[in-house]
Formats: sequence, structure tokens, C-alpha cells
Amino acid sequence: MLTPVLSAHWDDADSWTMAGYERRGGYAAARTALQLQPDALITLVKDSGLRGRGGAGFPTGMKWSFIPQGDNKPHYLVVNADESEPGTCKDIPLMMANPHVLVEGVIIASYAIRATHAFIYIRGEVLHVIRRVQKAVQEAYAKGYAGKNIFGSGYDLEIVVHAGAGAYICGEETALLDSLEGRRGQPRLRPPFPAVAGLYGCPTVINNVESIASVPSIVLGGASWFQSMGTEKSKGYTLYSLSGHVANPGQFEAPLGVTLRELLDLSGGMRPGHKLKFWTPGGSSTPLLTDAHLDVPLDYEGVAGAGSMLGTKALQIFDETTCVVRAVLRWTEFYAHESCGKCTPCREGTYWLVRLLKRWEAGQGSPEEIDQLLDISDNILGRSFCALGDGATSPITSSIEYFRDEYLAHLQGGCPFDPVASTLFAG
Ligand code: L3W
Ligand code: SF4
Repeated sequence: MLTPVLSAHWDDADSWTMAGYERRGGYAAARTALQLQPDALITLVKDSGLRGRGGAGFPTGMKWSFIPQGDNKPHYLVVNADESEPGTCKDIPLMMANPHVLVEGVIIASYAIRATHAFIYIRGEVLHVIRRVQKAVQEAYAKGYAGKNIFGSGYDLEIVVHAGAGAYICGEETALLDSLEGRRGQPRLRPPFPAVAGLYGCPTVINNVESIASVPSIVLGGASWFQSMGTEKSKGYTLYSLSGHVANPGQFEAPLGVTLRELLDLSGGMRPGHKLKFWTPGGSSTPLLTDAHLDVPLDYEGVAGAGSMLGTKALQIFDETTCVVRAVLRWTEFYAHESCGKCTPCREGTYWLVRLLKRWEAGQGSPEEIDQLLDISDNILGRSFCALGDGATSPITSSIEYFRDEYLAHLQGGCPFDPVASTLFAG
């Protein structure tokens, strides 16, 4: 069931070096791609069915095709490597273990959209990853795979590795662009989408690390090969990250449409002696699911049918020892801290959600405050400027849907899991 492509050689001692990557056939895809017409590459990626691996699942080839043809403006490729969604740990291991597959994908994607500059925007806290990718880019320049006249094709490309400063909101594509331009990272109004007016007001494709890293395999394997994996509308292989109360947490590369039950089998199951209570399919911005959803196909359609979203494929697994209210409080504190403050529903709403949840966890809530939590969430969802506000409501509304009794149990003297510590949460 595992389909190791991106992660196939992560255990090799030199998996991250140019020598190691080329020994495994690295950069053959870029050589092939630069002999094709750019439009043929866009058609290939469209036909493959590749969808954005950052969370939203937007068709990658379609996004590339939005870049205007025959205009005089510069085009840019920006790789969103600002991996910060709670529980998400796929892009950072990928960049550490196999940075050259990303660099190769950058060359192919930039050529396809006729960009002469590409930026890899990496989360600022992960200095070791920034250094690793910088080293790979330097190696590519030294070999003539970046810079002037790549592979003698006449195509020029400058690749810049940019370090963010550690704000979750800078993973939102337009806030990322503001940050890259040297401003405070805050979301821009869309439309216009970046494909029309992005970096410095020019047509820009922004793709997640994993999306770009998947492109070389599509060039070599072909659209049919990629389509042979996955489900009807969610094609290909992808990286799932499992964390929390599982026997063996880590990254698992498998086709879209695999189920949590199957992934748990691969990771050795729950930690011994414990059973699944709740989980997130794609980080904390996706509604929680329970053990009733063990057989939901982990693709964009299957998870949507279960009332959640696939998101970043960050499966955070919690067993029966976890207090759901405390977990939700912790996530909500994250959103309140990371709210950029631009719009009122998110800025004020997340603050009040934290205040209420702290009272609940300390046993100071009242039954009607459940309705207040839902009411505040309702005033954030769909009324915020960007997806951060919407995401902040997901753990709250879904946890109340599935665990209302556990909220009410907190009214009997605090957290039933840890009554003494719960008093520390008193607001
Ligand atoms: C041109 C149109 N382009 C859409 C493009 C758009 C963007 C992409 C997806 O949120 C999700 C969010 C989080 N013309 C277009 C168009 N586009 N219509 O398509 O756009 P959208 O609006 O569907 O989503 P988004 O704003 O990019 C991303 C979810 O991800 N998430 C968090 C992710 C966090 C990470 C991380 O830390 N690495 O990825 C978790 O679920 O909630 O739903 O490029 O320009 N007409
Ligand atoms: Fe900023 Fe939150 Fe509004 Fe997004 S929803 S613009 S993060 S305040």
C-alpha cells in the first residue's frame, strides 16, 4: 500500500546531496522538461490530476494555466515552504531528506510558467532546513542547473531561498507575498488572485513544497502513471504525517484515498493498551473526526463527505486519555496568538473563544456558554478575511458536535481528566 516516491531514499546517508540525487537519476526530469514546450508541461500536469498538497487541493496544472500568455510582465514562481499548520510535518522532512527533488521541481515549474525568478519561502524557525535547501540550490548553480542557459537550453532561472520570520499567517499565500516584498505579512483581498497580480503585482504561481516536488515524477512517469494511483477525483500519491498517540509516528507516503485504519496498520496501531478517541485529518484547521470515521477515504471528496477537510494530511491522533476541551483550548490559543489582527471577527473572536474555553477547562463554565462558543464561531466562520479565522472554529464546533457530554462533565468540578491542573486554566 505504501507508494514511496518522494520518500523512497530518505534513509540513504547522502539522500540530500547532489551526488546522491543524481546517482538515483535526479535531474533527468528537468533535462527532459526543458526540451518540451512550456504549454506541453502545463497540459501534462493538468492531465495528471495533481492537486495542491498544501491544504486546499486546487488543481496544480489549472493554476499554472492561469498565468497570462504573451504579456510583457515578469512571471514568478513562489514555493510555499512555510509549513506551520499544527501537526503538519511533511514539507520539512522532505526538504531535509530530499531537497533536490524540490529544486528540480522548481526548475520545471518555472520553465512551464515562463518564470525567470523563483522564490522558496521557508518558515523562519527552521534554520537547519533553510541551510539544507540553500546548499542544494548552490549545488544546482555550481552544476549549471540554475542560473544562465540551464542544460544549454537557453532558459535562465534565478532561484532565491527566503527565510520567513515565524508567523503562521505568512503561510497564507497573499500574506506570504507581502512578507516576501518586505512588508508585514497580512492577507490581501482576492481576486485578483496571485496568478494575475501576485509578487510585485506580476503573475505569480504559488505552490506548496510537496506539489512542486511531485512534478519531476510526473514528467518521468507520465500522467497515466500518476493517475493510476488515488481515487476518481483525487489522483496520485501523497505524504501523510501521523503524530500523537500512535505506536510509530512519522511520514507515510500512500495513495490518496487510503483510510486512517490502513495508515494505523502501517504505523503499528495506537500506543499499546489504548484506543482512538478523536483525530484530525489535516491539522487543527480541519474539523475533528472520531473512531466512527476510521474507514473514511482520505481524499478531498471522502473527507468532505464525513464533514471535514483533507487539509495538509496531518493526522493528529488522540486516545481516551486526552481531554478534548483542553486540546481544543490549546489549538484556540494558537489561533488567537497567530491571528494577524486585520479583521474583527478573527481578532476579537479568537480572543473571546480562548477566554471561554479557559473557563470551561477550569470548571467555571455554564451550560449556556456552549451556545456562546457556537455563536462566536458562527460569527467568525465565513465572515473572516482569510482561512485562518474559519480554521479556528473547526476544532470548537466539531468537538461540541461529538463531545458535548465531555464539555458538560467539566461543570462538575473541572476537568474530569485532571481536576487539579485544570484550575491553572482559570481566567
Ligand atoms: C486563480 C481563481 N487562482 C483559487 C488559487 C488560489 C490558491 C489556491 C487555493 O487556503 C487551505 C485552507 C486552509 N483564479 C482561483 C485561484 N485559486 N481560485 O487556488 O485557494 P483556496 O482559496 O481554495 O485556498 P487557500 O486560501 O490557499 C489553503 C487549509 O489550507 N489548511 C492550512 C494549511 C496550512 C499549511 C501549512 O502550514 N503548510 O498548508 C488546513 O486545512 O484552511 O483551506 O493558490 O490562489 N479563480
Ligand atoms: Fe488576519 Fe484572522 Fe482576519 Fe485572517 S482571519 S486576515 S488572520 S485577522
